[in-house]
Amino acid sequence: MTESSAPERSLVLVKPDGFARRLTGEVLRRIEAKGYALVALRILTPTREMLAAHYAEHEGKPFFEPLLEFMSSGPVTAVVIEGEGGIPGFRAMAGATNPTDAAPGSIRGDLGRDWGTKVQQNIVHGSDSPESAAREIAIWFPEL
Ligand code: D4T
Repeated sequence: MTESSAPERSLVLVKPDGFARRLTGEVLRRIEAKGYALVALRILTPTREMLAAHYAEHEGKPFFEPLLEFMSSGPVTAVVIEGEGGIPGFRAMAGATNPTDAAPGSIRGDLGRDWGTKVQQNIVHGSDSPESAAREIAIWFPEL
């Protein structure tokens, strides 16, 4: 299979809850089964500085501090995926932000739930636009 135009890249994170629950492999399996390519992958515990940059749009919101605390609480798997339509495609695979609302069949719908925490622990992140993807990939993979 060859792709004609420049393939779209998205930044996917398996968040600390997904990593701790040993769901990294399941998320990667779904990405590959869908047909997207894995371009880069690393496991790291993100710094607050990385997370403040990543979530800059949410600064000042009530869930910002709990979000940074949660996201820096343990290892995450950061992945760059590639393929035509990969940005909206992975967002559809992830499902709604709130796992209670996420449709069955989606990652959050099948594997997530509300744990009563201050911030939603929803297993994965996926870039929401080409601009966000470029910005986020530079944070998590400065070498790319
Ligand atoms: P991310 O960015 O982590 O992929 O999630 P979404 O794209 O689905 O959602 P988001 O950026 O709006 O939110 C970032 C992060 O904050 C949590 N959150 C969000 C929360 O706990 N309460 C809220 O009201 C919102 C909007 C969940 C994801």
